[in-house]
Amino acid sequence: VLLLGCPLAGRAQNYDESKAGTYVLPELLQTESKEKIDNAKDWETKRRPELLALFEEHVYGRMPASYDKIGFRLTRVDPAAMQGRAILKEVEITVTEKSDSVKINLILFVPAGRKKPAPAMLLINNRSRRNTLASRDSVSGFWPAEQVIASGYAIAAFHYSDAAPDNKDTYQQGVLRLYPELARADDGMKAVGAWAWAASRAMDYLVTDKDIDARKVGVVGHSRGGKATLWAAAQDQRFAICFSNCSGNTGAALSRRNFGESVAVINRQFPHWFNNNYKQYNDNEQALPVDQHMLIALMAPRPVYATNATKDLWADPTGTFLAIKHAEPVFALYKQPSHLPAVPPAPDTPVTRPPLGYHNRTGVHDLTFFDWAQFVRFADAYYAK
Ligand code: GTR
Repeated sequence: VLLLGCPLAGRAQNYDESKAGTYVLPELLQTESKEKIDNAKDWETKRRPELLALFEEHVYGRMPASYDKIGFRLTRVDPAAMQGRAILKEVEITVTEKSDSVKINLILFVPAGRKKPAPAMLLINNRSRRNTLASRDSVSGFWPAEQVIASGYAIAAFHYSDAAPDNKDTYQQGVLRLYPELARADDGMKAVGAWAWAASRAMDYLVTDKDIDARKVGVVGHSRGGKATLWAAAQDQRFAICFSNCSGNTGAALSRRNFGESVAVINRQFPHWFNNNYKQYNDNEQALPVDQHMLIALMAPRPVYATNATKDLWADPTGTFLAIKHAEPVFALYKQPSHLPAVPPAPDTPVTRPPLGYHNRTGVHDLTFFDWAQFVRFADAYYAK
């Protein structure tokens, strides 16, 4: 009891909306030198690069500037997968830097019998590898390949541990092995950066595949994977759409709200996710030069879909809605009016009209058939334009 009033004890987790606190978000449309931004060109040449650099320095870490070589090896092609409804490809992506290399295994199903290249969804798989087995032995909503294929989309995935094991002691045993300078630096990327980087390497392959319409590749991720999708798509503008499912703290939820997971809690539990600099914001979110609405705004004018689940208060559904809502001014610079309501929509009432999509699904922290069905509706609406 004595510890409760002690600042060193850190903040207790709050789930009471009336205690979410008051906060002032950093200005989206004003540069660090206090210049107001009121058009897309200034956003792109001044504020956008500045924000990318701030997220790099203070949150996700610097990324590798290049690699020496990338190779793609088709280890398997099955032209009659899913009872003839899909073409299956398994691709080994090898990235070489100096004398070392890392392998990322990509699995891809493309709808069969198409005349035109297919739009695609790429999942950063942060759950069991079973979800994305080529055999389709266990069908789950986490990667419902059959459902997505039936909707006319190709579906791809790689397992995040190929890029960085999700463990504070071994996370450097992937991509970071190739970049020892980044691995040592306080502003260098850690696991979330490595997962995002790997999504871009998967994209490097997808742009070479004639069955894929490379202008229509959306990146999908759940929770920690959803944090990585936002960072991947913010930087790599080849991703047409970003889907961030239940991504919560340092994902699509505002950090300054005192609700659910906090920066201190995430940094203590997962010291290997964000860069070392980010630790200085433990119980000190108001000192951050950014907040997560800015990460979403970095996608503009490309659309973003964020989700939550009603029983996943840890990931702050209201704070997620507010983050995408606060990104609206940048989409407005591109004449992309938002169709989000003024207040969070009721559970299971998806907003699937681009550029900003959102739903709060009834249920628990998960990625489900329902979530993917909304992603397809959102993508359909965007590509039909
Ligand atoms: C939790 C973590 C969340 C989220 C989640 C997940 O333990 O606190 O930020 O990333 O794991 O990835 O499922």
